[in-house]
Amino acid sequence: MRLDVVTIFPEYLEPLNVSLVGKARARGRLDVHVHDLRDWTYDRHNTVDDTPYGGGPGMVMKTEPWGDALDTLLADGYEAGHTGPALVVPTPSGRPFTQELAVELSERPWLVFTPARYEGIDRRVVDEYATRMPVYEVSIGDYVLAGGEAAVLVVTEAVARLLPGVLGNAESHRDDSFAPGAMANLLEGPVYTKPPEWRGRDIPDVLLSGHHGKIARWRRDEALRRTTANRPDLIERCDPAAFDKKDREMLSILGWEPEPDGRFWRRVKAVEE
Ligand code: JCZ
Repeated sequence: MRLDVVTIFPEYLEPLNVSLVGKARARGRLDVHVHDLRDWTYDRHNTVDDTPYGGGPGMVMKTEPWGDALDTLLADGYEAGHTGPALVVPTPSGRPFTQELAVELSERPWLVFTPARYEGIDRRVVDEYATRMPVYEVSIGDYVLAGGEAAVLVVTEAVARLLPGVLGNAESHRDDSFAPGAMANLLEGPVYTKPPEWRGRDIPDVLLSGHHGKIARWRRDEALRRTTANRPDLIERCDPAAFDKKDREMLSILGWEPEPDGRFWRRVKAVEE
């Protein structure tokens, strides 16, 4: 997969040299090109922003540097034999970035990221490139960053680990919590390793029992416990067929009960005096 990133802070993308993404690059699975947007400015101050039409606070990134940068890197990529680019634009008003979208992006041969600063990029840039390639405007969560670079790192890491030959067998992602095919998208429960006792804290006995059936059930119960506590929305949107009899028992213990349609809704907690 080829990745291009255009930014006014190329050094912000240094983490792409490290760890999993760095290894994917070293192994030739990822071909990453980071570009400085200011290379496509031609005035003394390397201006990339201007005041917004219609007034209001902040500045807007100008069309011309983005257009020239994208035209250049697209021409270079095609010249090098790449095809099928898609534009990925981080923005808090984008489509939520999920594991499902990570899988979709991992199946594309070429991603071009345009992390903005200020109040974002003049809309005509996205409109222009949307006539030439798929455009994904993505939000990595409901909070406001100062710019899109951190979102590029997030999306890149989620995508890179899905590429063939990037993850080893030991860290295979077939049972990821949010894998689209998963029966129920439950959060993972707690994990433990040696030593068996640490500061007076020991390991749940069942994990030392060697009883694989009981261990699987315990893990499932802990996953249900965590998911109801931290992500009740995941339980509510679950296909009821994803819950077996033991799941229903556990959900009941956790204070959940089925609606007539089979979907789970949290039991109303008694109001305390
Ligand atoms: C440019 N501020 C680009 C994306 N999910 C999310 N939160 N915040 C962003 C984001 C913020 C930005 C820019 C200026 C993306």
